Amino acid sequence: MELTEQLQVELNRENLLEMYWLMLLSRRLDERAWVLHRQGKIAFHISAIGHEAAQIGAIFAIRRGQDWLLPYYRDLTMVLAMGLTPREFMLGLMGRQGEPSSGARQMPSHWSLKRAKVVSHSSPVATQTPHASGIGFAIKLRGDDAVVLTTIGEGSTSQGEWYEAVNWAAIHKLPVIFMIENNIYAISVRQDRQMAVPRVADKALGLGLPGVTVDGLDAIEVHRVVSEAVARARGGDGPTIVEATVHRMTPHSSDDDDRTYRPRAEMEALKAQDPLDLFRSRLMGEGLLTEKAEAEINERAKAEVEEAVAYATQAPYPDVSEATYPVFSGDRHHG
Ligand SMILES: Cc1ncc(C[n+]2csc(CCOP(=O)(O)OP(=O)(O)O)c2C)c(N)n1
Ligand SMILES: [Mg+2]
Repeated sequence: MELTEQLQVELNRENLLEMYWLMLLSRRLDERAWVLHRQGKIAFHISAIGHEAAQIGAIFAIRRGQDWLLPYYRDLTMVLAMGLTPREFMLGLMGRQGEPSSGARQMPSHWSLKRAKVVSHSSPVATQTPHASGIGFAIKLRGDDAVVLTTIGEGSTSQGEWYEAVNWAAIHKLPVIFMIENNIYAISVRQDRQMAVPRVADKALGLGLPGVTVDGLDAIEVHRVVSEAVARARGGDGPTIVEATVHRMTPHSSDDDDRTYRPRAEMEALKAQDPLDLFRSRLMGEGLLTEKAEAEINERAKAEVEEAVAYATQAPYPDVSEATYPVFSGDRHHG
């Protein structure tokens, strides 16, 4: 079947199927993590469920391995797309030797993957944003043509670091894309208690750079908007704020009980707008995916997840000699 014009100009069939595969793998790993937590087998999980389309659309707009990614904790789909393996994810959840983010020194989901230019972040939110601008400045000084994609939740854009870093990038026209995954909540705090502007992208007005809001449930739209921002960055025209509106379809983390602040009807309503279902329907509508092929892909994802769980379960804990594991500089054993 012919692809619609929009899909033809944006992404080819192989890209779209890889995007679906990564979204599905992310979802199955994520669901398994929740089960492991409730079984008492891991201490903590923070979820990408509901954010997958925004993340995959953005990643397919950069050159993976050549451009830089400074993600935040909810970006499981992104880091899988950058090459983090299911085994490595499970090693991280279980704090086992060989996990590449920190050698099991950090909490899970504090992503780092040196081999793919995914830069580590710390737990205080927004600290990745000045790092992103700093890398953007180095790229400019060196005359390199790389770009930097950095992500953050909408609540964390209240942090001083975020404004300082975006301001700096706007002044110096740095090649950075500041992406916001707006799921309305910062743990229990809704957006209207966090900022007076209706759209996070409106903050761009006061900082002197373009700000765009995009439907983050639509991977192809996100891809289009982030591709434009990447083209601006690579062309020397400076940074862009991209706000992708998404749904947090889970509690904030495994330590949160969202029943205390979030109406159940709201959660139920989100199920009708699940980005994975929407993308699957889109691909089926385009004739790119059949029921049979989808069932096969799903089985493959589940098998990879189970293999990863088994692998991590028998993996050793880090040796005491690894206490000074270098997260991002110098020689290291893994990652
Ligand atoms: C500086 C700082 N303050 C508070 C926290 C605790 N904290 C962790 S995540 C979070 C909410 C962030 O919400 P948002 O930026 O909207 O991202 P989301 O989790 O919704 O994706 C908070 C308050 C923190 N990690 N760092
Ligand atoms: Mg949020």
